Amino acid sequence: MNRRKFIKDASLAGIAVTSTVTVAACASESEKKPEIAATVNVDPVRPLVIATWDVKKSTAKAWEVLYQGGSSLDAVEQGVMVEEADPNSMSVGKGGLPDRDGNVTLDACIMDKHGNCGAVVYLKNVTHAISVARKVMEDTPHVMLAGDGAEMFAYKKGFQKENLLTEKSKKAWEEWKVESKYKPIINIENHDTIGMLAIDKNGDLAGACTTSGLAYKMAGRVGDSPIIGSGLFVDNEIGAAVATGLGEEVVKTVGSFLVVELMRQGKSPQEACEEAIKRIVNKPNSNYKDFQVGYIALNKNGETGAYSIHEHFSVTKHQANSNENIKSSFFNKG
Ligand code: SD4
Repeated sequence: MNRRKFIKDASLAGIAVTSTVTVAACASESEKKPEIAATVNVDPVRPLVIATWDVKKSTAKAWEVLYQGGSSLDAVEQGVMVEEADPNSMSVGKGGLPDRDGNVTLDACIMDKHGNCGAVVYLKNVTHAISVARKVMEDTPHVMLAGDGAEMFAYKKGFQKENLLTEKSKKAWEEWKVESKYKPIINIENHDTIGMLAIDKNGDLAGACTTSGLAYKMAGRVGDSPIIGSGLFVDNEIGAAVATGLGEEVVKTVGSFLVVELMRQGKSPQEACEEAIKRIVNKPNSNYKDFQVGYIALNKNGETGAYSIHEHFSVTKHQANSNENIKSSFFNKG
């Protein structure tokens, strides 16, 4: 079942996912409960992996790595690679929707337990942007490579050149071109960037974020996803956060760094995600009704949080014996 359909079906059926760790509440539940009560694990939990949206295959892959004693860094890389390789996932890696000129351009970043990070922006013709980002982190003195430089670097490191524009994405782009609305219209179900955070058996944190960015964006546009502190931030002392949604809004509030800093000040991951969303919606003249942003967060104890502006955001969480997609609580109750 595709993830959008799952989210819709789940919400229509009023499925509330509960476990010892309740991450989120649907609208009717959240009316009954205080928002921040939504989300806390009682005992330190590890290993554990969470990711944006319904990506159970990706979290299962990451879990496999963690369960075998692998590092959180390997887990998040290998986890998000599952989505990057899936040609049916139209917002990540191969099969991602192109910019308005028909070019698929990828943005990704990765961050490890030492605070090291690597990123690629506007990368073309290479499926596994996350692995190129990791090579930038590990094999260069730099943090970020862009465009042709990133692509040439990838080939030097042995990545294959591939056509990322699938027939399905090409058709969708050709249909879009009929009206070619210049301004990206943000639909609340149009965000499927995968952001993944993990804590391994040693209690070390890492995170990854990878995307083809907004469909039909202007040529050259880069969003929040590869920007350390905006799309992703990891502080191994405190916790980690990752964003999805309209990147421009995340960048303006340095969202993921904000979530981690709020956790440093003592907020739970859930409280921190809620506060970061409120920074966006409470801006004077915010037009938040027109776009979606969602955050997920994980702290050093394995406590998690998820919050978005609108309904239909979700988080997938894999811990011992369970790999489940859980609806996020949200701000705009309409
Ligand atoms: C971006 N944050 O490029 C990304 C969009 C997104 O699935 O989440 N897309 O702004």
